Amino acid sequence: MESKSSSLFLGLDLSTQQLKVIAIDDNLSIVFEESVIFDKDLPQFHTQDGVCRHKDMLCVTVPTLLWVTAFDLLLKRMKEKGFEFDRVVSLSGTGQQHGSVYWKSESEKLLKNLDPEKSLSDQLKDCFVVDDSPIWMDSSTTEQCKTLEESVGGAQALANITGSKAYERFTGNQIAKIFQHNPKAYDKCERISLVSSFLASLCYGGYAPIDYSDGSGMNLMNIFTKTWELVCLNACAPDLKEKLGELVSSSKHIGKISRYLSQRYGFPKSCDIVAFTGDNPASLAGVCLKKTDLCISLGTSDTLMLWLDNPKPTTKGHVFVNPIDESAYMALLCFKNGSLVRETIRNRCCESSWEEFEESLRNSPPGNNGNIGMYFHETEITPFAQGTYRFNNDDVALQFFTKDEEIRALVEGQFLAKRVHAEALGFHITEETRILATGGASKNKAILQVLSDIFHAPVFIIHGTTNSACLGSAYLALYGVCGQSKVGFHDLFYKSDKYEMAVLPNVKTRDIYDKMVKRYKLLEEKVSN
Ligand code: XUL
Repeated sequence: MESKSSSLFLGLDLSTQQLKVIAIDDNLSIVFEESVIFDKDLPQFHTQDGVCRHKDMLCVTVPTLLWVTAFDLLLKRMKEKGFEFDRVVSLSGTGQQHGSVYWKSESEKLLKNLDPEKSLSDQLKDCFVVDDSPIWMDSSTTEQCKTLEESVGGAQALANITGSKAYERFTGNQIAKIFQHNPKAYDKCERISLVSSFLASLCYGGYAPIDYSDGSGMNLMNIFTKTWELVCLNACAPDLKEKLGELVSSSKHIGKISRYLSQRYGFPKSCDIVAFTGDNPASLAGVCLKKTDLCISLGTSDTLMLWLDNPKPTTKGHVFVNPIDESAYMALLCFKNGSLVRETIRNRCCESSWEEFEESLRNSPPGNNGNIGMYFHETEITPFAQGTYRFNNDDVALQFFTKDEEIRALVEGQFLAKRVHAEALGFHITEETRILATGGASKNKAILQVLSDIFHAPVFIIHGTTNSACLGSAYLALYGVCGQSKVGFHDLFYKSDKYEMAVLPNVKTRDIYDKMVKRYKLLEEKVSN
């Protein structure tokens, strides 16, 4: 660990495929990183890409104990690498959004009295009334969504309150399903955590509150009053308010580190914990999003984020409370078929090689001679659709493309969809627009070139890391204890040398893509439900 300053701030990220930690010093430099990859490091849980897909293809869950075991292993690895726990001033974290954890009655007592001689997984293994946590990839709650929307007068009415119409993966609908299918378990449940507040609870040694930004992804919180909306709670399950606990600001200091973590690993007793939030809000913090920026995260899911001051929620996309300015909001679009589809098609067409994938992009012309593809291997969220669709220049459906056509159709299709849906949210590209790309695939310049051409805007990446969510939570750890009252988030964290220009748009492609966006929109309407 190389850092001259003595203070460290930790960010943890419990995402779909891994648990990661980043430490920054007070110059905001990343001085330590470590991770646990679920499939590789914890094979005993039999996950694929970090999750368990059930036979019906709609239910997707993760054994809650996997996440606890991963945290044990991460801390062990940090210790083995000589991480200086005693320098940590504060920590925060982030988690995949919407997933939920169901704590058995009396678990909080256990959390408060953990034995530092034993692992967390040994001590918490019987604490969950539901062993398998539903996660964001689940799409099995269409029935519950209908009921929730009806209870408030329809999809738009629900969006007006909670920022989103009812979505299958949103936590309220998942809770309703658990209550209906397993009422005994629901009854025995004392507290429901999100993935973010769950990890925070492990650090705090007690139930940690849900923050406003991640709370916005539940269909249960009024995004304007930032309180639980009783009609929505009652439509999902009884006594829900008590089980959810309080809501807090995303940069709220929630308490000190648990006695367990301090005794077992050497964190200072004074180490502060700042509320944990969802991965997309944390990413917004990590890239220091400005009002004219568009952030595109290319991870397990691809997401697109915008800053909003006066949101008017619609039935397309989501409005969340902004994690770095509580009086503002953020728009989010989530595309479920992101990296996993890019990897599957790369493996099928390019012998698992990104070099070959890039070569195919270079060999095929922008616009792909009019060929358009949509690859929704999993039931897509934006739009609600499933299957693979290929169209030629005359919009005639095809069974196959050549290898080069297939690769270009995949990448262009993914970014055309992003532009279509960003524009539907009211986003306009201007001279000032910067696209901030993050997530694993943002390393790949050939992919970023297509993104830049389709949006006619320069694409920037963040120096030093592709994991903006984890970095953002380290920023929030610092902000929660040192910043807020004196200065705004951007005053502390915005530095222009943080951004590296990755690619510029090729002006020659402008007309091609302006036309193609219109065709894509119509074709997408044809294939979606
Ligand atoms: C956002 C969403 C995903 C998850 C996993 O609404 O479902 O982006 O947060 O990353």
